[in-house]
Amino acid sequence: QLNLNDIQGDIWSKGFPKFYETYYFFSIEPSNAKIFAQCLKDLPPLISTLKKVKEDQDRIAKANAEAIEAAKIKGIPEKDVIPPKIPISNALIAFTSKGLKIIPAGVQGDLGLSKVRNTDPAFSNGMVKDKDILRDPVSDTWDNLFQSLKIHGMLKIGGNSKDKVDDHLREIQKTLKHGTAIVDAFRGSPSTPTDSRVDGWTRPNHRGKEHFGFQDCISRPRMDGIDELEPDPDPKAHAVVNMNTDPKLLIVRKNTHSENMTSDQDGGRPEWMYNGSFLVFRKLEQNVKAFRELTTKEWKKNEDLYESPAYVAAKLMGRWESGAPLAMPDFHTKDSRDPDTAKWINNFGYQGEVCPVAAHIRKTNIREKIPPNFQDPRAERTRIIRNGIPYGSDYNEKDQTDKSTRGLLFACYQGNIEDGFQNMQANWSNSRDFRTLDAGLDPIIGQVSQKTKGVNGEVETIITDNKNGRHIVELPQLVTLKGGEYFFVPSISALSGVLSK
Ligand code: N7H
Repeated sequence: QLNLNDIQGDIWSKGFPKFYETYYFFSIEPSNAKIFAQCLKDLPPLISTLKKVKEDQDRIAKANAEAIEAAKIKGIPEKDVIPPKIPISNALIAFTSKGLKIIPAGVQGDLGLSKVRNTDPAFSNGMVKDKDILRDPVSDTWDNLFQSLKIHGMLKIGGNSKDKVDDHLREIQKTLKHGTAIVDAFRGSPSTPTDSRVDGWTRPNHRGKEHFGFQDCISRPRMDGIDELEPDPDPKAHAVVNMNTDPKLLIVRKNTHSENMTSDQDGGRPEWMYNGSFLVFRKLEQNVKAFRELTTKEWKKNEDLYESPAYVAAKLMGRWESGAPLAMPDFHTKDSRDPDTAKWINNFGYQGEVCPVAAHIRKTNIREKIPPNFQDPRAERTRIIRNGIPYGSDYNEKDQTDKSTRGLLFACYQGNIEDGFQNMQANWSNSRDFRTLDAGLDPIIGQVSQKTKGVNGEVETIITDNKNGRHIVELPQLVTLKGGEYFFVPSISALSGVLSK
């Protein structure tokens, strides 16, 4: 049974309700680490539990349903109803392994960090040290904040407006004695005081859609005890992966798996980590112009095969912009951009290559029987909950002088980084030979080694068609990593207990 009062509230399929979100990165002043630990005792009322966030989500769903009902009476169609903005904000706190080492409980050994070093090497080393495994271009493209190696903790605050989020952040900063116990993790020059803060917001005129234009946040693992569970996979839909997921894969529990399990049965992790989760943050810049040019170019090359640039885009993603899965027979060929009902379909699997093996969603979730030649002992455990948000203004095709940037603040939770994000990014998305030889890179997030970049055949993906075979697509840089970090999100009881000792 999930303890909804002890788990932080963003760690489930719906997460924080939000139009606006900030990620604030801080350092703990080593000389004031004791003061910081004492401040943590007063923090829980400002941090949201799963119970509180679920109540907020339920309240919003009820208000939305009422607004739709009222509109119906006036003859206003559902799609024109503006969701009511209820003044809500929620906060989460997370620590890097560096941060945990500085606080008294870490220094005194109460956190058992030497054990954690064995069970969770990626978290213990930090994301920069994972650059060879992930093929991350750290020094070339990363923002100074993430290269600075000064991040000890992060606050993730989501709400219905920027004002509400700002107020909540100020209140937490006051409680954590900003300026004394914590300071901004990175400060460039005095003229850029927000270097330690990264903000995102839902696109005002395209709510729910990320910058390439796709409906996002459809497919998410559901947990018993908080989520409405999905029906069993439909055998006709060839789905073998059930999206109802054992919470142990997402939240650290007694038997959460760790590859480096020590003698005890509980994955070797110290007990204070139970009800916590590992959070991976990545700031991913999206080149919308390059994406549009690529889909148009490929469509022009094969106009007889691909009916529109939108169809090429669907081949790269595995879903149409509307969210309709390309793999489902109803959506194979006709442009399924807008059918309302298509959006939330998740009970499907893959057969053949109508949806290319390299498509982003097929690379990141194997929904079919794993072929015998594809050996991956982690495959069944590679599950994450994604709760990110877009950042930046919309791309404006008409303004060629505009130098502004945009992308996704990617955040995901899992019970083990090696099984979750790391396996997905390093061994699935980055691999040319994923599942079948020469399947090609994941066109959205696949990364090549800096050494082989530009060498023929490296930066390619393959789009396929059951009738007409394989087409090689040379990929421009569609997504650029601007930085990121690994965090641990402790339980509420750990915050006011061992961490504040
Ligand atoms: Fe991806 N996108 O918005 O275009 N992703 N993603 N992702 N992603 C998904 O099913 C996108 C990234 C996963 O169960 C959809 O919710 C973009 C990383 C997983 O079928 C869309 C970026 C990782 C799924 C996008 C990005 C993942 C998924 C379809 C970067 C992990 C569910 C909507 C800029 C390493 C797969 C949906 C399933 C779906 C987009 C990043 C993982 C539209 C633009 C870094 C597990």
